Amino acid sequence: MTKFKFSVGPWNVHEGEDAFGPAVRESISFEDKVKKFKEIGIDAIQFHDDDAVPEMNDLNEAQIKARAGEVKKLIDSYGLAAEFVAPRLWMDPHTSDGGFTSNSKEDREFAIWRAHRSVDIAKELGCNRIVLWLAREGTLSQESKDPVEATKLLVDGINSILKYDPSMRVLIEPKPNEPIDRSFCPTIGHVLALAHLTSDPSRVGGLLETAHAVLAGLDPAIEMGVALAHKKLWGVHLNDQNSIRYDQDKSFGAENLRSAFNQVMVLKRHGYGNNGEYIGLDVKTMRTQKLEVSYAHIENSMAIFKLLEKKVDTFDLAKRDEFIAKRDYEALDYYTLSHLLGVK
Ligand code: GLO
Ligand code: MG
Repeated sequence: MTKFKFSVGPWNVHEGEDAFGPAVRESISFEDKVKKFKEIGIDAIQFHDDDAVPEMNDLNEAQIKARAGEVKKLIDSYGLAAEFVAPRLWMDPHTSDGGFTSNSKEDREFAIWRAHRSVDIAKELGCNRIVLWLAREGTLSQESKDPVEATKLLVDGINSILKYDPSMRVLIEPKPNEPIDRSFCPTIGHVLALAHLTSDPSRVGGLLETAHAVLAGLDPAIEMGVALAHKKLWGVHLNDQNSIRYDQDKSFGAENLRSAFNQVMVLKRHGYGNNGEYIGLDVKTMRTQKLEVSYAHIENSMAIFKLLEKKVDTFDLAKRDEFIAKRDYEALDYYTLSHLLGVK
């Protein structure tokens, strides 16, 4: 049985600023975060390109690789791996209208430049996964972009990564909205379809985030299952989300324990992790947390995941099958809930 490996991004421990208020905690250095991640049992770090190489726009390609090489030494010294690199195509003024689908040619070229630099950084860090969270690839004003043209531009962007390095795989992380209003790649179904338009579908897959599925009004475990059936679930961002609101990135299981149970069940039952996939977390420190407890959400998410693994292992399949045979799904619902509540 696979022992799951966990990963987390440095942005998951942050200063607490939101759209309506400033930072409320001191900054923690990258190295201190890495040290703490190791202490709490994390196996790998998720990177944005500029988490690894800050101010990378001001550096040339050789300098970027050299900086990434230093980061590799640092994570090696703590016994941590790099899971993926994601070009941050939403913070820079060049990406205010999106990256690959921006209406400005110069800005589209910038997005490709960052994507290629992400590949360079990934190679230095010893990983072969590029994650594309297509943050601004959509519209605020719907008439501003044509969805057919935009889809072609996304394919061109992905193809340019595939061509730039034949060893890289691209993991698209779908999200239906925020920061844009309407996304061109909102769900795992769109990811699977997009993959088939690219020059090498075998190297394009998905990363499913719990909260993003909920924001799309979909069930995270089913989204995962569909990607697993296509052998294209190459990453997950476990967290939780209270219905269709702003993106919350709550601790795993904090809102919907039954949904969390079903996510763990589908991952465990269908060999997720057997090819080196990580249980990635994308959970954010609550704004109200004090600095000294700003990692609790990560520790709690891992603990809940492991507790739910036990619930999956002890879920009585014979009982389930008996209820299915009788088509008594009320009984199955009750059994599942009482199992989660620990009723014997
Ligand atoms: C935001 C996304 C974001 C990505 C990260 C990696 O909604 O979940 O956190 O996962 O930038 O690409
Ligand atoms: Mg995410």
